[in-house]
Amino acid sequence: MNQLPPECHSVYIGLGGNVANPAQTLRSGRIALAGQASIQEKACSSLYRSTPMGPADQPDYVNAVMRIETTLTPIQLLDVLQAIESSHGRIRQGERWGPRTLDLDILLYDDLIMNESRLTLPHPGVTEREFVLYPLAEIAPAGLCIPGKGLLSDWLQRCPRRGLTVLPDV
Ligand code: A4P
Ligand code: MG
Repeated sequence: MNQLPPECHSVYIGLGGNVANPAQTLRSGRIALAGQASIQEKACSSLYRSTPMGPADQPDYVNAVMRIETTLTPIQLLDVLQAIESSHGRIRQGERWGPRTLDLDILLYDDLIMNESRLTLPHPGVTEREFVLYPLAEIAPAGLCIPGKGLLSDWLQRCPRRGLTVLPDV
């Protein structure tokens, strides 16, 4: 009997960082992610400069959102993202929302809703954060629904930009 091809999942990944040269680090993180055998990059937003959420005495962030297709399960994907974070000098110091070289969050994984100790889907911050909603809307299809939360366009409409700007391409 023929084997079915492995199932592919559509996933949105949030990228963020605010230490050293975050734009360069995000580009490198994107390349590392797209270079995985089990991951195919489908789209990437512009890079955005954003005001820090959380402690104010830290540099501005650079943020972006990628859409990938992958055969990995959510937890396998989280392991890959955390390995890439570590290889980009990410050290978890325990301070909530503190500075970081590279943060890779799973924003949406198909229509999955889950709440387990290591993984919450959709990411709990998706609907409130301008640095997620605007780049996500740049690459998402019209009418994208955030599982359990409603239309992306409705959340976007209610979310001020709070100084969010698109960085020029280099
Ligand atoms: N985890 C649970 N769900 C997920 C998910 N959907 N994706 C767990 C990724 N990880 C998920 O994350 C802590 C744990 O969350 C992980 O071990 C994983 O099992 P972390 O990356 O180690 O720590 P963190 O990122 O500091 O924690 P947290 O609370 O998730 O922070 P956020 O929400 O990532 O926010 N300001 C601007 N302008 N831009 C930013 O990107 N980012 C943060 C961090 C703060 N302020 C910011 C930004
Ligand atoms: Mg994170």
